[in-house]
Amino acid sequence: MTAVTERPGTEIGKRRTRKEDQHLITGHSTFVDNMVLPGMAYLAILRSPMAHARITSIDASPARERPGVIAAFTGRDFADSQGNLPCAWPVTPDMVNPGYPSLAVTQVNFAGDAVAVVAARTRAQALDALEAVEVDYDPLPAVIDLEAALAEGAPLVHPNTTSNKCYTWSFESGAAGTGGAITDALAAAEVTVSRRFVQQRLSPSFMEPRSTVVQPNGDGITIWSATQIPHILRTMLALTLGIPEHKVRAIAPDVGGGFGGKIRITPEEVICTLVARKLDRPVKYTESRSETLLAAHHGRAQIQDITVTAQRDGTVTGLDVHLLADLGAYLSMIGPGIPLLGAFMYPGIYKIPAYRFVCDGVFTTKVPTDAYRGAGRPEATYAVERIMTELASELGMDQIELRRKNWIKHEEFPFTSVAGLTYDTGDYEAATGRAVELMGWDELKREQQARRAAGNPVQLGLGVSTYTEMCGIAPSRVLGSLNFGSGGWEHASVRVLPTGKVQVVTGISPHGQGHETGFSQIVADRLGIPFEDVEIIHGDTLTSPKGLDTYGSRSLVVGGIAVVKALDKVIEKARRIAAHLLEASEGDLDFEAGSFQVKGSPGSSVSMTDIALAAFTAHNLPDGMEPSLDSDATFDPVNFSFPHGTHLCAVEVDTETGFVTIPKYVCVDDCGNPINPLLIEGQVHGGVAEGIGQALHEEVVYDDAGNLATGTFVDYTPPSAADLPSFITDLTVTPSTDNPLGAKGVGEAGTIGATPAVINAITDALRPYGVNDIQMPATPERVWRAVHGSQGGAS
Ligand code: MCN
Repeated sequence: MTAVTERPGTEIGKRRTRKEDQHLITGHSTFVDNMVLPGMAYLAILRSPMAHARITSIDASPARERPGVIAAFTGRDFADSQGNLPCAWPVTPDMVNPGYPSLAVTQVNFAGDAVAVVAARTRAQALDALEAVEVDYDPLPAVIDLEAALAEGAPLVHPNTTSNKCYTWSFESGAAGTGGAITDALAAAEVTVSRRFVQQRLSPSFMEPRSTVVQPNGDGITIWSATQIPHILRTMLALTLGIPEHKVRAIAPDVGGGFGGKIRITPEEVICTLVARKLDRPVKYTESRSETLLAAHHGRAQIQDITVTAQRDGTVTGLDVHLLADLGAYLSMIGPGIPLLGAFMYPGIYKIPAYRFVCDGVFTTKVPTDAYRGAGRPEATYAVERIMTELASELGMDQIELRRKNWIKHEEFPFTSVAGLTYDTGDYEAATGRAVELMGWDELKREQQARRAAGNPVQLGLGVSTYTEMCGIAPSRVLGSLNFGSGGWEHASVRVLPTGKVQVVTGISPHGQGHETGFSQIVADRLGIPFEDVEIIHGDTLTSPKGLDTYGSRSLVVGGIAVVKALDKVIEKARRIAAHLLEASEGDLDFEAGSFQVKGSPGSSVSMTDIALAAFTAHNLPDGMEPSLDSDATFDPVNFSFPHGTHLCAVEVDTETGFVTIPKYVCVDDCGNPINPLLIEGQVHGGVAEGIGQALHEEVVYDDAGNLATGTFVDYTPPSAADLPSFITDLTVTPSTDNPLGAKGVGEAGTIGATPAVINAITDALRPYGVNDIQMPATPERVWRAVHGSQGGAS
């Protein structure tokens, strides 16, 4: 571990403000909804008001008579052409996939399922005409509760299946017969703690609603979409609709956030494409916020049964996890695999000798689930960090002491966890030590004791959460072994222009992370050229044809490293040109601050700018050398990336009102070498806010009939700045040994660390009241009920 310092004279490590913000916040941005194309029709989508019903009749023709309406279609109009939305992660060979039409044809399976689409001259006309579409539904029973869905005789979500179970995926590890295997661990345990945790459904609250424009173009299309994945969208759209892939151009222009919520091909993108091609004119669809909540995919939605076994001295001997994962009504693009991304992370930062994980994926009549920031890893971290705190309580040990006893020590890396992942580096002692210091932990403990002794109605609670996570979502081979439908590599091209300015084309697709800034710093640092001389190009399959886009905190540790690899090729070629121009041997040249210099002759040098011109004019290049310094690279990592950190949270719980406030929040994250600490702080702040949102504020609620009860931001309530404290953040630096920048990902870290820290703090505050768990979000009502004994403790 080293302290964070800026490397003077270099770009990497500088707190640069974001270069993209100038464009984004001065009205020069192009979000999809800003686009207007000649002859464009506006679409509105009619959605099922019922959670589960057969469509007995449907007629869109009355809508066609409404003012401004150009056309109206139902699922039946596209029954033969719409295909099924693809599921790219068949997690088991026998996984049940009932099919996922973009427009329902015979049956609706969640409230919000699309049944008809109207195209009109204006958006208002399209919306008005929706009410004229006539639909008769024959209601079917809603399937809401996960356990009831699996019970014998439960109503089936899909008539073409025999059960609501989609798959069972399991994993077991540990040395059998040596006290390692989970059955031995359970039998031999001196202490066993079990809990059921519920990961409530969440909606990724991106700022820009999903929006799509499609322009037909002969036998192809151009699609602009508020998506995280233009490259994957192109391929998936081609596969779904049978359009030749080379005839699809996908563009993600400025995109206002995603948080995993824009990681899949959506029904709306397919509907826009179908209608645009049918009408042979451009169309646009932009959802309202209520439609986002009603129809965009949700995240989390799991029931976690977890048991930890230990010796009386606190040594953890085993971990047993059983999940019920709510997949919703259909299989979203990577929905079934989200729990698997957590499966490998339950052991967290600990040396646990025996581990079992079983997950049942379940169909319900709710919106399909898919990625939400952290995707599987926040859920795993929550369960293990909560159960560690409960174990500490059971043993009468300090929460941090128990973790210290079991975590992997910094000198033990590389370490292969019981889940089979090899963590390259880490220093949990350092991050925790720094967090404890910044928190003033011991002083707060004394304050807690004083309040308890005085019977203060506002109790203080202290929560801890330590985490590591697997991000990067590569290597490709490992993804293949898990049946993931894609590789995990990333691509970059570097173009050196005649004047020495540099354009980098990357396959990642930013939607708020500040990649143009971070990547420009990497280029400026490596080539020794001014930061301002670099441009980053992305998000259009025509101009950046190869790539796998942005999710899983992969952009820097996969996409950024592809840039480094391409830059190294540029430097290698530039060195050959420099040697030729300086009449020196390549080995005699030093490359520093953007110039090649003959060792020991400071006057004899040539700059990168001069070399760029020489490569362009090609007047005097080494024999046989191709003009141009441009280069390409594709990078497939050898390992996942394993950032880690320690989050500490202090809460004040008003035992009379149930109201929880957070007076102090400290997090110390370690993402290896920081490229830009300011960008990292932004990522951590946003992530922590979302993690606190899950702990205290947010929940998608369905009633028993499957109606969404949280259809606006009045009911679904992400925290605002006023709900949050000023976060105290810091970094420790334990460089990765798996990539040349020594960096690890950070885009999801805050979300992963925050949620258990908050709930551990609340249970810490309320332990004297006999409360040892609280269902998320810990609303004032839930907290009050827990304190007053009517609900809340673990059974
Ligand atoms: N970075 C750095 N040094 C490091 C690691 C990262 O300076 N050692 C910087 C990078 O240059 C980048 C940012 O931190 O600007 C995040 O990088 P990375 O960890 O590679 O994560 P990604 O860019 O791949 O972002 C994806 C991640 C995910 S999965 C979600 S969800 C998410 C998130 O990032 N959604 C976001 N952050 C978001 N931020 C915004 N504003 N909006 C979203 O929708």
